[in-house]
Parts: sequence; structure tokens; C-alpha cells
Amino acid sequence: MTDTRMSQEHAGHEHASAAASMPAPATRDPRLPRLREVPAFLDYMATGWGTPDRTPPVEPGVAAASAAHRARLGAAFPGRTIVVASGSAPVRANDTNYDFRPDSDFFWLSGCSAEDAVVVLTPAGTAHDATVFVPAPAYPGDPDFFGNAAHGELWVGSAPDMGDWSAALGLDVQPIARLAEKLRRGDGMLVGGTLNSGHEALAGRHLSPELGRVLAELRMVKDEWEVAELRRAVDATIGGFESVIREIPNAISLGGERWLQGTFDRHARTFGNGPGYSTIIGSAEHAPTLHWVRCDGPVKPDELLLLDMGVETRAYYTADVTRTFPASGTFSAAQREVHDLVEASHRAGLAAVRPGRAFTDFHTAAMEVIARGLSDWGLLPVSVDEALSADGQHHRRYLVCGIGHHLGLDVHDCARSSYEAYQGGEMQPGMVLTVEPGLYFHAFDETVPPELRGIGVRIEDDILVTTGGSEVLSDALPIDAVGLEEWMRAR
Ligand SMILES: [Mn+2]
Repeated sequence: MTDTRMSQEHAGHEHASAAASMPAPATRDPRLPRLREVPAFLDYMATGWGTPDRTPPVEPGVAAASAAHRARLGAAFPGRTIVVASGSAPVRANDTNYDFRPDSDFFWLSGCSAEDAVVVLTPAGTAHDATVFVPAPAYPGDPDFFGNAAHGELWVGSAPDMGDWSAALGLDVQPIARLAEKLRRGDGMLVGGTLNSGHEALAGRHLSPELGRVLAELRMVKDEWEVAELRRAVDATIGGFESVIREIPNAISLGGERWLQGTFDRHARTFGNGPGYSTIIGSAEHAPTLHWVRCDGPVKPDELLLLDMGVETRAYYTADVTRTFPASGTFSAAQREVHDLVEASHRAGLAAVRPGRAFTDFHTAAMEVIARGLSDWGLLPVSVDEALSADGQHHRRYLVCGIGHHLGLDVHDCARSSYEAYQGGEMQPGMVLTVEPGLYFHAFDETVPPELRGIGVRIEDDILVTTGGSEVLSDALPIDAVGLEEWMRAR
């Protein structure tokens, strides 16, 4: 990582007094020069540069898909100006940031991956015109070219100009400096996205909860291009499962859970944009911990290995798939028994994913199987009916999480929808969701017989609701114990 201070010209003061006491050539100032203030350097840096390839990173099909998304949003707010911001990279410390990822609503509407950008939909007749505002890049002749770590082309790499973005996105693209002018008559405008960029034109503006809700609800039904992206995400994720399985011997002998986490994350970064959420690798007693992202334990050869992983594509759609493998390649009797029950629950859940069914139907179907199985094992202190009633829920001790959610640009997609449109809604063709029942017997849970303590199993698939039923996008991975053992052996 290169220190940006050298470009900000603060270095060197601490040496000034020591240097002053020593004889120095008359022409040398002991302080490091401020490059921006050296006329000869400015002149020299302004010329002699060719033009690098400045094609913006825009995936095929994005322009048409985002145009259709804008039309759907515009139809929901006729006559209203809509402003959605991309946000900026969170600060890590001082002048270093975490990786930037555009706000999902901004990307859904614009197809643009630029930081500190804004898309504006302006009423025009019965529809809306759209303009994307992006920070101007700094090219040769501008001191920021070499002196600005955020926008200088020597710092960030080839930087598309307005015309490059416009051609790739099929949109009007303007420098962000013109945003204020565009919004001058923006009374009653709806503001969305991520507002951390400090653009003056958006100062004092507040996010519209109504806009956030409508965007989430519009994003629930995926178009063909989005479904294709999700297929790509799932396929790349299954490749990641293969990479991870092959590394189990190294994880056991060398690196533990983090070796596998790193293996998947490298795969995701190589074949997509990166992991769509923090990769969960839980060996042995870590498997029951729902979000075990610490991953600082060993991989124990005779224990289960829970892998919850998703590749996010370069168009930011993510998969979310979980399988639980025996690290040794063979389930023990107790591990197998738990896995079989979760599998039965999962199959019941999958069967309930159909258009026209209530969104909660798969949850109800899967939970009933879990409660009956736990009761058969003598693990419920009450009857199955009592446990399943709204006043009981004892079976949820071993499964406190939700067991499915919408999936798309965000792993927990469409979360700002109304209750009526999400949990209270019906499944429709084009929706993509996860079904993910599990059983989580913590090592310190004294209600569980010793042979089950420390066993955690989750099976999670990504499912497209179709007009005739559903399609499991992640069905290249088996869901039964024998199938998983065979799948491991074949890797
Ligand atoms: Mn999930």
C-alpha cells in the first residue's frame, strides 16, 4: 500500500532543523518538494502520455436490464424526481479504505459501478429521463493526475471519462459537479441509495423509506438477465465448493478453517467480484454457530465441516449455498442421523416452493419435519403440536434462524420490503430464494445427548420460482448424505 501523504506534500518537516545545521548545496531545499508547486515538474507531467484503454467495467446486458429497471421504478413514481447514490468505500483508517462496492439499488438502476456516483431520474412526459453523475477522472495536465489518490489515473488505473461511461451504459453521463444544477428544482424529490459521499448537492437530504421499500419490492421479481447472473453466481460457487473440498487435506494438516475460507475467497475473487458475504467455514463444534466467520479453528478430520459460501458475480449478484460434509469423507452414525433429518426437512421445504403459495409455506413445511424428528428423538419437552403452536416453538432451540430469504444483488435481498410483500406475500415466477433448514446442537447445550453435542448441519439451496413450479439452481450439489460422500470422492 502506497502512502498518499507523499502526494499531499507533508513529508520532510521533521528533518528540516537537522538538515539546516549541515552544509548543503545551495540549490537543494532539505524538505521534500510539493510536486504540485514545481512548475518544471507540472510541465513535464502534462505531456508525453498516450491514452490507455478506458473501457469501463460494464458486464454484457447490464445497459438493457437497468433501462428496464428504471422504467419500472419510474412507473411507480410518475412525475417525481428520483435520486439514488452509489456511496463510497468505508474508511479503514486514515487514507486507507475497505473495498468499494456500489449500492445495490444504484447498480440495479444504472448498471454503473462508479464510486461517489448518483443516478437521477427526471420526469419527462409520462416517463423519466435518466442521467448518471460520476466524479471527473484526473488526466495529464491536471495536477490531480499524479496527486489525487481517489481520482488520479496514476493512482487508480485507467479511468473512464463521461463518454466512455455513456457509451457502455447507454445513458447520459455527466460530471458530478453538475449535479447541483440538475437538482435545483428538486422539491419533493425522492432520495435513495447510500448517502455517504458528501456531495454538496445532496447535503441535508434524507433517504426516503418509501423509495427504499418500493425498490426492494420491485427487485423481488428477477428478469431474465438477472436470473442468468444468478445462475452464473451459483455455478461459480459450486466450482468454489470443489476447490474447498480438494483443500481439506491441507486444511487438516496446515491451515485449519481459514485455509478453506481463503481458498473459497480466492476462487470467488478470481471467478466473480468476490464472496457475496463473509464465508462461513465451521468445523466440528463451530458448525452449529450460525455465522462462524471467525474461522480461527482447526479442521478436525472426524468431524463435520459446514460450508456456507457464495460467489458474487462482477455484476454483483450473489449465490448463497450451504452443504455440510464429513471432513473424513464418511458420515458417522450420529452425524448421518442428523443430516438425514435436515435432508427430509429440506425436501419438504423445496416441495412447497411454487407460484401462488404463501412465502411462509416452505418455512412451515420444513419446520414441521424438524419438530417431528426432534420429538421422535425425545428432544422436545412438549408434544409436536404444542411445539409447533405459536405459544411453543421449543424445536426452535436447535434452529433459531430463519430458513429462507430472497436472493439477488444482496444475499438477504429485498429486506426493506413491506411485511405484506415479503413474509406475508405469495411466491411469484421470477423470484429467487433460498431454502436452508438446519439443526444446530451446540457443544454446551445440556439438553442434547452427548453424542449429538457439537453437531451442526445446514442444507441450503438457491431456488428460482417458475411458472410451473420451481428450479433448484444449485442442484449440481447433492443434498443427501450418500450423494455428498460420493461427490467428495469424485473431487
Ligand atoms: Mn442464506
